[in-house]
Amino acid sequence: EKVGFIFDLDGVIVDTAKYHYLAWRKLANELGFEFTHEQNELFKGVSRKRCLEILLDIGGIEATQAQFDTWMVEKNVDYLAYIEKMDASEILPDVLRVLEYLKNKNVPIALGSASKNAKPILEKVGLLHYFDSIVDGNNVMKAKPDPEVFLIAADNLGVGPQSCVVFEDAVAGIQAANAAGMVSIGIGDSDILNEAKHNFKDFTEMDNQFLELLLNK
Ligand code: B16
Ligand code: MG
Repeated sequence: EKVGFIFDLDGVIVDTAKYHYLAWRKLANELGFEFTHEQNELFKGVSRKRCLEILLDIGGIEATQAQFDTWMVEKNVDYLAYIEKMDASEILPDVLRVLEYLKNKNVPIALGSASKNAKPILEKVGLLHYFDSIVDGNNVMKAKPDPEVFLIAADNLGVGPQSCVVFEDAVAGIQAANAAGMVSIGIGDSDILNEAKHNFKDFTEMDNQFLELLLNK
């Protein structure tokens, strides 16, 4: 059967986590508390709304609905200012080689991200044309570790879930891929992503021979 590939965005294709961090830290500082890099780890793969809930928990802050909505918008405006300056130099190492390899083999490719800003980011770094389908925070009701995002992506590609390969950098993302019955590939720390079927530190460690094996699985 035909094989489909699904990429997470933040932490797999680009490192936007650093911009999310700066925008959340600015808000935290305005509200009078610190927000550390370690705490930012909890935000990876998590929806914007859930991130703000966690942030306010960290700061011990009770918000009205109106304040909550204002802060959601404020964080995103700051985040968008960082994205505005992104270009192809921010594509993570060997992502282009992998996308090119798959494209040349006519493999269907999808994005499966929690971000509502996925499309503008792919556009900014010049990768939009590689993707046959983009499923992001605008299309999904249930956040990772729920498999919804990847199941919609598989459906859009016309590929059965068992024939999909998912690249993910977040624990919740690996769990979502596993729950969808897909082949999960952890990109990052293998101790943290130990539920993944395969692990790689980054794409430079994944050769074309391995991709070929996945295509013929
Ligand atoms: P936005 P991914 C996720 O992207 C990020 O990892 C997470 O930190 C962020 O809160 C989430 O997108 C929502 O992003 O505020 O742009 O809608 O890793 O699922 O590609
Ligand atoms: Mg991610």
